[in-house]
Amino acid sequence: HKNLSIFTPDQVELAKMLLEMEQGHLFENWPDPGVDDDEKICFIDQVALLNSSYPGGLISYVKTARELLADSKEGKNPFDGFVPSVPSGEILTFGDDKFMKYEETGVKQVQNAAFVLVAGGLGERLGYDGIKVALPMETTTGACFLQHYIESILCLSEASCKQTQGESRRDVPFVIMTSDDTHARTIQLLESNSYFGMKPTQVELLKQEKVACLADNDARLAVDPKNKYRIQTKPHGHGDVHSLLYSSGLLKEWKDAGLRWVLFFQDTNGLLFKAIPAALGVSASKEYHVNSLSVPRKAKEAIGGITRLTHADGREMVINVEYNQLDPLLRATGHPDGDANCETGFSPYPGNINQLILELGPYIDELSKTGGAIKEFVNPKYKDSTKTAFKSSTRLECMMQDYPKTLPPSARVGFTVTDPWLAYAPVKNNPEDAAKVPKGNPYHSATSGETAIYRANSMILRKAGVNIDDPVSEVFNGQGVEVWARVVWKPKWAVTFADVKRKVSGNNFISQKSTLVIKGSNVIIQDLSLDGSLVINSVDDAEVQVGGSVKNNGWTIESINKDDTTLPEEVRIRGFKINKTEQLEKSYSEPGKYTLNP
Ligand code: UGB
Repeated sequence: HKNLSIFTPDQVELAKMLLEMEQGHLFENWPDPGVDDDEKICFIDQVALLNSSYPGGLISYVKTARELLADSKEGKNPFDGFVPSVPSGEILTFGDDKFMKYEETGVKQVQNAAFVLVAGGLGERLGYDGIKVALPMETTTGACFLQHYIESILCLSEASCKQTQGESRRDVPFVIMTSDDTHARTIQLLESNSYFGMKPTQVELLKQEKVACLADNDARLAVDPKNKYRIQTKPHGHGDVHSLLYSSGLLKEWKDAGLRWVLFFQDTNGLLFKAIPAALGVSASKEYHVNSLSVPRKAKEAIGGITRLTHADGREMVINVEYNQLDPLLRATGHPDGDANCETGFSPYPGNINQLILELGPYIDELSKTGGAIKEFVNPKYKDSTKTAFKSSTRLECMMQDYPKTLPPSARVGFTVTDPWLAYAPVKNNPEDAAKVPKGNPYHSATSGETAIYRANSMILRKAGVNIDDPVSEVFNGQGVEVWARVVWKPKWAVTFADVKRKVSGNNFISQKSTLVIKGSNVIIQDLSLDGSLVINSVDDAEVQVGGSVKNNGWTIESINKDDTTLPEEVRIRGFKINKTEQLEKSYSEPGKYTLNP
């Protein structure tokens, strides 16, 4: 081809590789050298990027694509020969003795952990314009998800250090996987907020690249409809996090530094950190190579089900079966009702929330073999039943929870189930879709994500002995929810239930209309009767005892119209706003001992 003359020798090799893979159509209709040369160089640069960012390069990508597309055309079932059954895992009940023991064990391990947030998704289902980690987790304080995650990691690390008497004090690493869709805005959020108190050197961003789209069953790479000198690309999925961690060299760095655990989590789950210490305790106590934190799952809920798969040839694994595959798999294996609730009111298959705890040593050993490549899948939308043409281009995808699929049978893969209210309240669905969720199933919306935080905090205080009014039922954005007292605390007040129990004593009462915001670390709630709003700010060296009777008009929740474009999008997706009518707000900015007893 004449155009090879404009390329460097390395670029020529890449072009030849494409031709050998029968991708000659990519060069079709290219004018002679001298015309559009800059664009042609951009094309080959893109090929170089696609090649280097995929384990095994484009050759491997196209080869796997051909195999998976052939399987898909044949209608081959990925679970062929596997029989599903309900696995057994560690079941945690918040606050009981076993929970407290695991929590204590887990906190000690935090100093040996690295945290990894996958935040490359734009959240098409939510239909929100910004990045999801910048969304307020709740609107009482307005703290965003990323702030809450970072403060939780910092406080857990501090607690860990205290418990282990500083044996291994270190800045716990925090990695965020971004994509072109989220990278710049994530950096901006961090920089404009001084990394929410974390050292910038503690935070590492790894950007995932998109993968090439496939135009047909022969895995011909799709030309971008907008530019004939570009290959069309789409996201490859959250499974990329494994190859990125491996190729970045971070895993080795962590191992050399003596770390033992890698914790993965997702972009919008405000409850997660309430269960992390106990789940880490389970990992350490049971020496799990893989521990997947899960919650009771409602049938048809859009979260995968943790399932034991047993093959006639003896293979067996405990793995997530994605929500769209669980029902057909059950129906095909003698369960005519498919994905259905059992007598507990939940599906017998625990729900995957993509909170994985991997033991670093075995993780590195495995990735040294695979390079971090995760079993992929393809989901082409065919034009008709002949399955010869696609409605639009497709691509290979992978999911981070599929990591155990390549593990040997000797690997210790387990899971931990928590109470349904404790660990999972994602913000994924837009108001219209959330309102259509089957009755009794979680909405996974901004409305349910926020109200679940008030519920969990109220339930936790109840378990600590506080008398809290029952919730009232309300409907926001077409979703019926329970509204509990708006109780919110910063991670520096409590990151474990043990912290909460230490800081609450005597006879306390909180009415349903109340708001309690605790922003100081050393605040003791003792004999408080709250019917209104109370906000406490204090520096770490101020010890504040809060009691007595606080009564005022408080902060009310007002229903709003989601289509009212005069309101910010963050408010509209919730269907309510908080009117801060009256509060008692106290700030203690100097060290010392104080008593608040109105
Ligand atoms: N994400 C990325 O970082 N990169 C990508 O390319 C894609 C996503 P979704 P999904 O816990 O509720 C998962 O879209 O994939 C990040 C599990 O597969 O929110 O539909 C993205 O930013 C499912 O089993 O979820 O479903 C976000 O943080 C169940 O566990 C995360 O990956 C479900 O999550 C998840 O992306 C759940």
